[in-house]
Amino acid sequence: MNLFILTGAGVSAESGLGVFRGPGAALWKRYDPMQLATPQAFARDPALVHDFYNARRRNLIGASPNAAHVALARLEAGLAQRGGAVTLVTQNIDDLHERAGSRRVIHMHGELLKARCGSCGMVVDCRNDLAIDSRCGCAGALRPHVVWFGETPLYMDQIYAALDVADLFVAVGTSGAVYPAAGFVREARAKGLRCCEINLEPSENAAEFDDRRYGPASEITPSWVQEILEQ
Ligand code: BJW
Ligand code: ZN
Repeated sequence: MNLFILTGAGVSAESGLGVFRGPGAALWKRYDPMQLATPQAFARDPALVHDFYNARRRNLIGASPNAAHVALARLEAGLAQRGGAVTLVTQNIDDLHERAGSRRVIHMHGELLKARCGSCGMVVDCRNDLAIDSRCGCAGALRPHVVWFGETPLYMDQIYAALDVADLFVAVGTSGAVYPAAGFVREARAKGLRCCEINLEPSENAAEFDDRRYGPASEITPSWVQEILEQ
């Protein structure tokens, strides 16, 4: 079985990382993520955008994976033993899937623990705060290695290739509000895949899913994984 998993902020919510929409979205009291996650905001006020990502990076370094991340890693290992495969596409910029043991993770919206040079495009590891005078070797300014609104998500060819060979699509903890990720379920359905949604509440495209399971990801995901591994 080839499984395509799409995760969003809800899978990391119980690890103490904020969500953008839905219950718990007020976590970033000092910031409005929807106003800051744009290249225009970074051009206008880079120090404010750096503050936002610096706070999130510090929070991430102190956070741990929860039972949902662990279950998805267990699923990858379990399916591999049976000759199957999991492609885990995450919209999240945290590294909690990797820390839980997932090996094939595609970060379509970038990674918080990396920085990118605005001039030469080089990507470097980044565990410390960035500031407006943080520079690359080429003297270009460093920015968070994340995908903002209006920018092209990463690894799209790989993602569509994985959708082409998938047998089952599951979305965990995503509101279905941000494209192109929100459109993957429709493409999966068009290919005849069975689609499952795990979320705290129905997402914006809940009607596209055949199987819908609502509640905290840390509770629903492990029991769903158990079912898949028993099939
Ligand atoms: C729980 C839970 C628990 C809580 N257990 N669940 C009109 C129509 C269509 C598209 C557009 C349009 N106008 C503009 C666009 C394009 C735009 C877009 O989609 N805008 C929308 C607002 C309409 N998209 C883009 O610009 C993208 N680029 C693009 O389209 O380029 C063109 C292109 C396409 C295809 C190929 C090539 C080129 C780029 C989007 C970049 C998004 N960036 C951000 C910031 C990243 C950095 C950062 O983290 O700061 O990505 S925005 C933000 O939203 C972040 C997230 O990854 C993304 C999605 O959010 P997610 O993960 O779904 O989280 P939430 O918070 O929305 O939902 C959490 C869910 O969990 C909720 O439902 C809760 O209920 C639930 N939950 N606790 C289970 N314990
Ligand atoms: Zn550079």
